[in-house]
Amino acid sequence: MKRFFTLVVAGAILLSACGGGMSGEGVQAGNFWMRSGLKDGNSAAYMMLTNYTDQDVSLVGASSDVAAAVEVHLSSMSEDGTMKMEKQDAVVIPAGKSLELKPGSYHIMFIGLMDDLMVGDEVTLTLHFDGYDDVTLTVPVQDAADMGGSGMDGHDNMP
Ligand SMILES: [Cu+2]
Repeated sequence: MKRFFTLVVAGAILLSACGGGMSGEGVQAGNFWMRSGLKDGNSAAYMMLTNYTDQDVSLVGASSDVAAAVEVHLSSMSEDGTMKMEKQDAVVIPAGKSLELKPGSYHIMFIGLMDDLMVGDEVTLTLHFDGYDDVTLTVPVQDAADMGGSGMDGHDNMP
C-alpha cells in the first residue's frame, strides 16, 4: 500500500500547485485514479470532488484524448441483481459538500481506449462544471484490486 499513499500525496501537491492560486474556490478533485485497460476497451476514473462554493455545482461532463468518448456514469444494482450503469447529464455536488466517485457508484467512463492503459501511466482528464471553470487532472493509472475496486461494477461488461 506504500505506493498508493505516495501517489495520493503527489496528487495533492499537484492540485495545490495548479489550483488557480486560490484554494477554497470552485470545485476541487482529490484522490483521483483510474483503472488500467486495453486498446478499444473501456476504463473508469474515480475521485473525490469537493465543492468549496456556497452554491450547488453540477458536473456536466468530462473529456480526455485517450478514449473515443468520455462520459459521467452512475453504476447501480438493478432488480435482477446485476450491475448496470447509466450516463448522467449532470451530477450535483451540493454546496460545501463532497461527492465521491467510486467503484459501484459515480465514475468517469472512458469508452474506446485509443491505446493500452497500464499501471503507472498518467492520463490527462478535464472535468466540466456548470457555471464554473474546468478542472484538469493528471490521473494515475492504478491496479483496481489495490484500490478496492471489485471489477464487478459493470466496466468489464460494457460493449
Ligand atoms: Cu460506466
